[in-house]
Amino acid sequence: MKMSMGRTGRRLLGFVVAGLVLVAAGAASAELGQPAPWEMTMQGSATEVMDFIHWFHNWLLGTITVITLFVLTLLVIVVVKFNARANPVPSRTTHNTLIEVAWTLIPVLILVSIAIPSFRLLFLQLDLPKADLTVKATGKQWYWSYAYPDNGKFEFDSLMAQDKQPRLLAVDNEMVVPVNKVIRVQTTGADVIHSFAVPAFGIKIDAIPGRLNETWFKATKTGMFYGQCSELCGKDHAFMPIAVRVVSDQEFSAWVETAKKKFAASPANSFASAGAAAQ
Ligand SMILES: [Cu+2]
Repeated sequence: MKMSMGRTGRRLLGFVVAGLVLVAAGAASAELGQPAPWEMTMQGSATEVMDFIHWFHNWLLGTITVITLFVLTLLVIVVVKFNARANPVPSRTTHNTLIEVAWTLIPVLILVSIAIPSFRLLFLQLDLPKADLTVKATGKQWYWSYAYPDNGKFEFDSLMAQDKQPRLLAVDNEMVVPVNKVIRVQTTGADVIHSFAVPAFGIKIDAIPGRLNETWFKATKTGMFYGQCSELCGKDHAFMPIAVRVVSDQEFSAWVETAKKKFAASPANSFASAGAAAQ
């Protein structure tokens, strides 16, 4: 019996180790800005806001782990030491000032330690710094249009590309922004409510018809960053990805020049259905 228990234990340990190795391998192969196989945590961060979200997530996870283990320990002590057999004559003690003060004060302090960073994060997200560049993202059934009012007012459509990788995330025309610049993203919906979300930037904001919402991000790394529409918006909700290419200032200026010409010839909605084009 003892032998077989040992074998089962070893097998279980083997599974756990194999799982951890797979997760570690997945995390190591994870490319910034997109999901990875066996990813356990959130996507890697490319903005100050997302750094804060990572930190806050880990802080909450640590706090809740300690609280859960503490409560579990108390429960085990009660079950083992104070059951009817082990403790047939229960104590009639009531009131203990020190413990009562402690179990009031400590939870209050825990809540304060959660509330302070929580509000700091909220203000960081919602208090828009002065923007270097504005991009307006319009959610449509089922693609995004991006307008650049600061750079010649061109607008273009961004549709999922069937033949490009990563699958379901790549698009024909990416949203392009310069690195280390505050980008103000204004969102609206042309038909129904969509939601503009890019995990690596820590942004998610509804795109509502008849209303202009705004958020911001400042990407600290260049590269491709992917997101998806995050509000159920109809049959192709899963097929209207968001692809943001973060480039250097020079590359951005060069892109603006080519984009002005390219999208003058094929402006937004030039392919779209009558319904979307009517607005
Ligand atoms: Cu949508």
